[in-house]
Amino acid sequence: MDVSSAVEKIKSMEVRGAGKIARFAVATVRDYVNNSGTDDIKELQQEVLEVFRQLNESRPTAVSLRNSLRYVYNHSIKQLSGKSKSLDEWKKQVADACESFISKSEAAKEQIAKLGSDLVGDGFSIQTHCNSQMALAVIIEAHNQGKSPKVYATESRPWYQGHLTVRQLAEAKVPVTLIVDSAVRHFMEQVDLVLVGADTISAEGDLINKIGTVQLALAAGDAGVPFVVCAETYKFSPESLTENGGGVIIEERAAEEVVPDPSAFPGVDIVNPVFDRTPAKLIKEIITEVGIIKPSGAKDLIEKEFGSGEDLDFLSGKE
Ligand code: RUB
Repeated sequence: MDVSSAVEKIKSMEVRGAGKIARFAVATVRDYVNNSGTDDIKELQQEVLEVFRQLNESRPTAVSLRNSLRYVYNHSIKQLSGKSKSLDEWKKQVADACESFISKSEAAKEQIAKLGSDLVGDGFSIQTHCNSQMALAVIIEAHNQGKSPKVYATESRPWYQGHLTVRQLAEAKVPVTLIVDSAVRHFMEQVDLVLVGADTISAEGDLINKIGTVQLALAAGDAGVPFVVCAETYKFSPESLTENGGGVIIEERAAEEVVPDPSAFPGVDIVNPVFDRTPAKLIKEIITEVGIIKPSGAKDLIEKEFGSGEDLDFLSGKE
């Protein structure tokens, strides 16, 4: 697939969800490098950085996309710089770094499912929001262990990712109930645990996830139900160590996603922010592949995984 089609698939949300976007982006880089017809390494390097930039701009909120590209840069292009390598060796190292990210990401999901399933008691009712492969992996693992979880899943308007969630759970034979977004507090009385995914986690331990997540966290807090986030380490933002407020852009999408014909509402401003920020104080724990942490541990985790920020401008191509 060419890069512009890949970018379009991410923008149109044919490929969506922070983990899937990250794996899809690096698979696009791998295919670009493998299919490149150029015989000049410097030229290919510049082209690959341009591919990084186009992919990085396709959706602004999830840091997973940027971190997946950063991983490939640090494990290939940065290490190759100044070394004399043949074109084939250069291509192989970049493609291997892409494959390595994909396998690490899949292994992280399995590990999070295992660690997270320990938080699920027998017969638990779990509430979730949007369509997070991480949250679903935990629930399905608990189900496979015979813990018989039941799930309340929100529709997640306006894009209805909840429909994907209920179908996925029903297919895995997990009992699931679809509810409207405004019913989260009503059903919280019957819920033992809230599990959601993450688009970005900041150094302060704040969560940026699908719009409505903060309402779910407030409802859980009010009802005394633990609110837990399932997130691979590449969902944590190294930029947030230095940028005030975490440097996270909340994506706004078209008004047509809210009402099919905005012109039928003359004089009405229709806005569609698709993510929101849940403060650390509402989050009980974050399940990562390197362990279950408190939100106050986010800064340490970021420093351990990403260093203190020296690679933050890797997309500029500066060394
Ligand atoms: C998806 C969303 C998901 C996170 C985590 O939003 O908010 O909760 O991306 O997903 P969108 P995962 O549908 O707008 O991409 O756990 O699958 O990475």
